[in-house]
This record gives sequence, C-alpha cells and structure tokens, in this order.
Amino acid sequence: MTHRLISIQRLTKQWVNRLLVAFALLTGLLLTGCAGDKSILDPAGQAARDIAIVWWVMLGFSTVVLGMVTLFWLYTFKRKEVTRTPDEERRIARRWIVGGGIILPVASIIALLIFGVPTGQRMLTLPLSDPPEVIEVIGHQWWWEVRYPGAEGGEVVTANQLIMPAGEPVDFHVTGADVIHSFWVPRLGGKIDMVPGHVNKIRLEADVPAIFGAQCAEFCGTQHAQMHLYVEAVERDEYEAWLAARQTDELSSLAVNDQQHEFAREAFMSHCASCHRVAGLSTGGEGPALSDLGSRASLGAGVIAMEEGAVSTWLKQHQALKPGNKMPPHYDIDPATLESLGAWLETLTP
Ligand code: HEC
Ligand SMILES: [Cu+2]
Repeated sequence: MTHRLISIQRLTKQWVNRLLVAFALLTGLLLTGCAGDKSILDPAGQAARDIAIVWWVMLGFSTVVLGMVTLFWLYTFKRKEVTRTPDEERRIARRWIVGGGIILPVASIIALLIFGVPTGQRMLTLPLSDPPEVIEVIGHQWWWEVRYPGAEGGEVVTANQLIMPAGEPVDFHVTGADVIHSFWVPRLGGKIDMVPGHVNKIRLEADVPAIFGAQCAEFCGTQHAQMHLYVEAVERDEYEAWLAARQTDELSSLAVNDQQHEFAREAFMSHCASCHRVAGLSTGGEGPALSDLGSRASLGAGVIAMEEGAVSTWLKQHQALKPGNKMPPHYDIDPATLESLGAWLETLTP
C-alpha cells in the first residue's frame, strides 16, 4: 500500500516538473512579444518610462495578491475541521468581507493612484516658458493626416508619417474626422482619443532620434488594424530642414514644373484632385496629401512598403490590399494611365 502511494507521489512530482518546464518555455515565448517598435516595455521617452514603471508595479502587486490568494486556497485543503457557533461563523465572514472586499481594494486603488496621477500629469500640455512644437494629428478611416501649423512660410501637411524633433517636448493636438480614433505611440507614452469636433492634447518627448511605430488604438471600422503611423524623431536642425523642404512653394515647383509627367498630371486633375492635395495643384482633403508621397516609408497607412512601382500597384489593387478603404476603385481608368500616375507620384519627393 505505502509502496504504491510513493510511486503515485513520484509520478505526480514528474508531472509537476514537466508542467513547470512547459510554463517556463511558454512564458519565454510570450515575453518575446514584449520587444519591437510598438512595445510599452521598451520606453524611449520620460512619459513612456513612467508608464512602464506603473506597469511593472501593477504586475508585481497583482502577482503578490494572486500568490496570497492561492496560498489561502491551498490552506483550506490542509487545515483541520473545526466546529464553530453560527455567531463565530458570521463574525469571521464579516472580517473577510470588510478586510478583503473593502479595505484591500481601496488601499490598492489609492496606492495605484499615488503612482499613476503624477504620470498622467507629465503628459498634460501645461504652459512652459519655452512653448513646445505643436503637431496636429487627425484620424481618418483609415489613415492619418499630420499638420505642422507652426512651420515658417505656411502650414505643412503630410499623411501617414510623423516627423518630430528629438530631445524636446512636443505637443500633439489630435482630433477625428469621422469616428473616434486613438493616437498611440507606445514607446513614447500613453494613448489619447481622437474625437470628432473636439481637440485633445498630449505632450510627448523622444529622448534621442529613432523610428517608432504607432497604431490607432480605438476600434474605428473594418480596416482599424491597418491604420499604422510611421513616427520618426530627428535632430532639431534635420527637423527644420524637413519642414522647409515641405513648404507649399517648394513643393509646387516640384509638381507643376515637371514637363515629363504632364499627361499624368492632367489625369490626376480630372480623377484624383477632388480628394488629394498636391501642393500647387489641388487642395482636396478627403484622402491623404500626396505632395511628398515619394519620401514615405509605406502606402495605405502601412499596408505595402514604398518601393519602385508600389504606387501603381496600390492604384490597381488597393481594394484587394485594404478591402473597404474609402478610395473608390478606378476601373474607369486604363492601366497605362494608372501606371503613369504612379510613376509621377513617386517623383514627388522634396
Ligand atoms: C473619393 C476620394 C478619392 C479619390 C477620388 C481618390 N482617392 Fe486616393 N485615397 C483616398 C483615401 C480615403 C485614401 C486612404 C485609403 C486608406 O489608406 O485607407 C487614398 C489613398 C491613396 C494613396 C495612398 C496614400 C498614402 O499615403 O498611403 C494614393 C497614392 C492615392 N490615394 C492616389 C490616388 C490617385 C492617383 C487617384 C486618382 C486616380 C485617387 N487616389 C483618387 C481617397 C480618394
Ligand atoms: Cu482605429
């Protein structure tokens, strides 16, 4: 009898060990998901660092609570049966409800508030003696409009890419054009809702020049997942040069004085200008501004990489690449015209 008990014990021990190994492997695998250009655990600015600390504190605290509850639970199997009067039973029950059901959660929430409130405070756009750069970001189904109202010589407009100065605070003024979206650059800080008819503000800072991923963080329709934003922080002088090259005058000479692509430009004016802005040619705002399209990292808010021929691929297949997107299919335009349109748009790079 004892012999058999011992072998059962050994068997269970083996299984427990196997489970532990499987658990460790799985955890390791899951942790690989914590890296990458959209990871909150790889902060690249003060606001994001504060949030990461709050995250680790919450993880630690909830692990302790889970451990304690598990120990209590295991203890109930071990402890000897005791007989109590109904009065005693009631008193013990009340102690658990008051202690575990009221005091513990209230204390935990207060502790988290003490950690969390200063973190949120840092992202408020409070007045500074040296007013920060302002960048406006507008969420559309399913792309990003980015405006630089402070640019010398008139506002600069681009789309699906956000270039910002590194090493200084930047105020983002965000809103939505159609439904609620959410602006989120995980490595720089918290997310903020983009609500139609209302401007929300958040202050973020990138420590050093780098490229970050950003993503719409509020479900906004079928292509919500395909609403990526390329964010790049660059040195101050590089930022100013980038802006200067996108001044309307600079860009219009690029678009207008190009003799080689006259045919494409005419096709653009009759088929595309109502929705797309090309500085000097059109002001359409229903779709992304295309004035500097050639210098983008991707097309369709991250759907395909920008490379030679990518624009005409987009023009011919965009409804297959990003089903339901708000650009109508162009069956009425012959493929040769679409190709020349694509070739011309790719040259639009300051
Ligand atoms: C009814 C408005 C509308 C018309 C007309 C239109 N587009 Fe678009 N276009 C859009 C919208 C909206 C998007 C964004 C789609 C998305 O990513 O969800 C877009 C995206 C694009 C993109 C990708 C831009 C980027 O930043 O990734 C290109 C290039 C483009 N359109 C070119 C054209 C050309 C060329 C024409 C004319 C043949 C045209 N469009 C006609 C609305 C329009
Ligand atoms: Cu969304």
